[in-house]
Amino acid sequence: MKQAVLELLKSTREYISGEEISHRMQVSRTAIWKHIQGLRVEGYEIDSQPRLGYRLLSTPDRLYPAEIYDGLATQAFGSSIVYFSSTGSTNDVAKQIAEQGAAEGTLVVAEEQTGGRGRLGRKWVSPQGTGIWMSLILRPQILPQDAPKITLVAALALVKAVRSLTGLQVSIKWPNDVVYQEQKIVGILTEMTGELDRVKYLVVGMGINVNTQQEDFPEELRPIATSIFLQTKQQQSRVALVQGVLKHFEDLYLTFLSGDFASILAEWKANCSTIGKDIRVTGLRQSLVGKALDVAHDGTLQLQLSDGTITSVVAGDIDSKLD
Ligand code: BT5
Repeated sequence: MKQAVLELLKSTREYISGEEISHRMQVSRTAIWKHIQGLRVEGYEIDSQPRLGYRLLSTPDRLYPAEIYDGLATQAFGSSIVYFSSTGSTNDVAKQIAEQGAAEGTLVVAEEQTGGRGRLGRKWVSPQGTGIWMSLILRPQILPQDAPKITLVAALALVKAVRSLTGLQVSIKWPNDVVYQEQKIVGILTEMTGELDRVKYLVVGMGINVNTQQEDFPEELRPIATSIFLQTKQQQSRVALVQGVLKHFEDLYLTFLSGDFASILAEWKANCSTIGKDIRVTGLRQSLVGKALDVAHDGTLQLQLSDGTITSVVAGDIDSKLD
């Protein structure tokens, strides 16, 4: 009912009397007043004038599901949204609800994470109200070995959404970062649950530094992390970015499911700033130095070592500022 009142206020943007709202909703004016109060507590600015009624003045900078649904152009991605003002990790929540049967496209989003995670148990800094910390549940019928391709699909979707909505020319740093001039703006953490021959579900966690200020980052991250705000000098609509990412991601995901990974990989490579660079790749077991030649159809990085041999790297961290 509160959502219906909000939709009505949004649809007119003019004053609308309590009497008219209560007539349209078939509830008492006292009930309407309570919903208006509830919306105000959520941060909606609603003016009320004795004879005119109520008028919506502004919507809060929050990732409320109602705001994300409003104008979302996807079929399944984001059709169900679970929202938290604060939670440990949206990936953990997504895994829990996926276990309970949450549908493909279900999104978990939070204003803040107190236990945001990166790969290999690393920490992901997720301060309140500054960025987008969200996890999407996918149930593709693919083999587990093809699951890493979904991270590539997500990275491309994120680059396309950030570029088209903010104009910032971000690029992909193999395998899972979106960067602006080597500084990290987006991190992706894809987690899989399945059996040897079957993916049960994937959780694609995406962290985007949107309106993050320098002081929101801990000191040690400042040289390596940045935000869209810090680079564009403009506050960005986080809601519009969530909608854009979901739309680009769904379009690319459908292309992927149709069997056309080749076109995605080609576009991914065109947006990847790692290829062609002299780099150091630090993996779990070893650290390799060489030239990044290409990314193969299975997502592995083709690295040419100093003796000319070419080796495939499955995972690792890249440093392109070699001494
Ligand atoms: C990642 O790991 O980049 C994956 C990050 C995924 C975060 C999302 S947020 C929603 C969902 N829920 C979660 O709990 N996680 C996902 P990795 O490549 O391992 O990078 C981690 C490293 O990035 C850290 O060790 C820091 O050096 C750096 N880092 C941490 N927080 C950062 C931030 N906000 N911006 C840029 N760099 C950061």
